[in-house]
Amino acid sequence: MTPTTEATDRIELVFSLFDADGNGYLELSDFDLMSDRVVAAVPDAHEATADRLAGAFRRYGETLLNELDANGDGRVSPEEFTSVVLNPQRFDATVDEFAEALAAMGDPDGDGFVARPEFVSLMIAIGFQRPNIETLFQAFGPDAEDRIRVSTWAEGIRDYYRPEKSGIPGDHLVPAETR
Ligand SMILES: [Ca+2]
Ligand SMILES: [Ca+2]
Repeated sequence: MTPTTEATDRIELVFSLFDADGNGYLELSDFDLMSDRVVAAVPDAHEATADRLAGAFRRYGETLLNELDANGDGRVSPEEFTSVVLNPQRFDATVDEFAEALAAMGDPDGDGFVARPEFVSLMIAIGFQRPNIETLFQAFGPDAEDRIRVSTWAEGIRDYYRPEKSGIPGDHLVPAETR
């Protein structure tokens, strides 16, 4: 399957963010760095929730390395990463776990909703830009109390990686100048 232009843009963006130390490759240490940053963004989160997210980040990194490090040098290059969209089902379980763990971080009181401030803090910690984050939050259709459902966010994260998708809320995260 040929991924949509939007999917390719989304994947390029996520590579640049996951490369937390900015050396041009994804390594396990990048996922630890980002995990620490994201956990620190929500100081009110329960320890178990934070531990779950840290674990999800690490497994995500391990899965990407196992599946994508074609030349076996222990890191994923941008070229190796592009094949992430060729067989997205290989990553479904890891992405699901990551999505649920991240969304749970945004819901410290466990009522099933994520309020805008937590959403923005987490997404800034991941590295997205604030205007794009605000637009995404609007696209998720916040309720009268300016909250979105945890399940809506988790679904949005899964969609983000789908090669056939375009015109989805996650497309708002890609800065306009790269489109
Ligand atoms: Ca790196
Ligand atoms: Ca490699």
